[in-house]
Amino acid sequence: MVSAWLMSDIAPGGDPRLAHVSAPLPEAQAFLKDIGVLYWRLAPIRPEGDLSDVPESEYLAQLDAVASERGYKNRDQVEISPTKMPNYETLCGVFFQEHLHDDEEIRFCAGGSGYFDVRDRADRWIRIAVTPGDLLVLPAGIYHRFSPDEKNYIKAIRLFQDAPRWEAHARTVNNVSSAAAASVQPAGDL
Ligand code: KMT
Ligand code: NI
Repeated sequence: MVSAWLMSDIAPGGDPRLAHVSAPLPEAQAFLKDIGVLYWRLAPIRPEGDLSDVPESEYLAQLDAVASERGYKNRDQVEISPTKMPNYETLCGVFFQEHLHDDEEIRFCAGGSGYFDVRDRADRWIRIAVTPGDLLVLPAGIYHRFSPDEKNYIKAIRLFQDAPRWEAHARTVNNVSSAAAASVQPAGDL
């Protein structure tokens, strides 16, 4: 079951890696579907919630099936952590800037954990916690942001309908999106 909640405001200088729970979101998956956010749980659910021992092969076939059904032809993998990325803090700042894309944002959590925040119809932040086995599709045009959680580690497979495009339209104060404000490409060359 997807884990999502209504966020409380983050005070200036506050830490986005904390949960910031304002209220639970009943019927989270249906709520998310209504705003165009799709969620699949691919890996077997273990009672302990620890999927670190689940072999990749156990979920890769399922990932391939969803990818082929929805026409996701390309993918890459990224590990986001202070040890893997010298510019980790800067990158986290970029990921956490509110933005949207012209394409879907499709992410599979293959290890670790993190938070995807999306705006609902009332412009509130909904926080979605992902753990290994979670496949999340954010629709084109939805304002969102990403933050690691307190564990500071996520391994994500990023899927794309076509060639990867990294254009992000940042949200401005008057709610008008501006072009290509931030590049969000934590690829291997970083
Ligand atoms: C993005 O576009 O914000 C990201 O790819 C975040 C990292 S994927 C866990
Ligand atoms: Ni994005």
